[in-house]
Amino acid sequence: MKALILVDIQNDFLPGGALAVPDGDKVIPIANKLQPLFPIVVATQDWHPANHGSFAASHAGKNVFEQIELNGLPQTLWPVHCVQETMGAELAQGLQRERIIKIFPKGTDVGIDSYSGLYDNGHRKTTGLGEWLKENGVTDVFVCGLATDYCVKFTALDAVKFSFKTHFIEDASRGVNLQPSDVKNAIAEMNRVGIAIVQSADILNTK
Ligand code: VGL
Ligand code: ZN
Repeated sequence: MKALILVDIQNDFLPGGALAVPDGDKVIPIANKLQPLFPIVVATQDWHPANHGSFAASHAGKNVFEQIELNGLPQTLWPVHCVQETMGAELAQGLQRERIIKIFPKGTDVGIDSYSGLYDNGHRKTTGLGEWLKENGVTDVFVCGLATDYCVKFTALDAVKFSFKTHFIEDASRGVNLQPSDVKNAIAEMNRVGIAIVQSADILNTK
């Protein structure tokens, strides 16, 4: 059984948002086209408390994109984004909702970030997504969304750890590229651990 995982397709990651991913909005029509081809569609939602430890604003004297240590883990500091119950945290306007069976919030604990949709960054707690997919008979996952070099990559890597056959849909994803080759390196890293790098057309043409 195949599942499509839509990662963090939320207003704050779109152009004009608090943590805009360049061309982030381009993934929306592709995600919409893909949804009907999967028996199971789920979404992750970055869902931070207002004082989350990943926000530069939560640390006096620290700037956005600086690295700190947060409860023993390296942490990049971000602008305030995806705060619970705000517009920025909502799934993107144009994203079809009807087929999304379940939404998995992540990054809800102040003290730890969660790039992956399956585990927090310390692999201390799960979000329930991996277990839920297993319980629903899923064997293959297709991961896409925002951002390729953070939440999409770590979701795909953790899906492998959960022993799903894992696919990354490149054109249905966009990255932040804090460094210009971050997306390229993320894709290489996914490829190295056996994740299939696919295009939406490969899926649309074979089903
Ligand atoms: C993300 C940085 C901080 C993402 C979330 O969705 O890729 N990146 N929070
Ligand atoms: Zn976040």
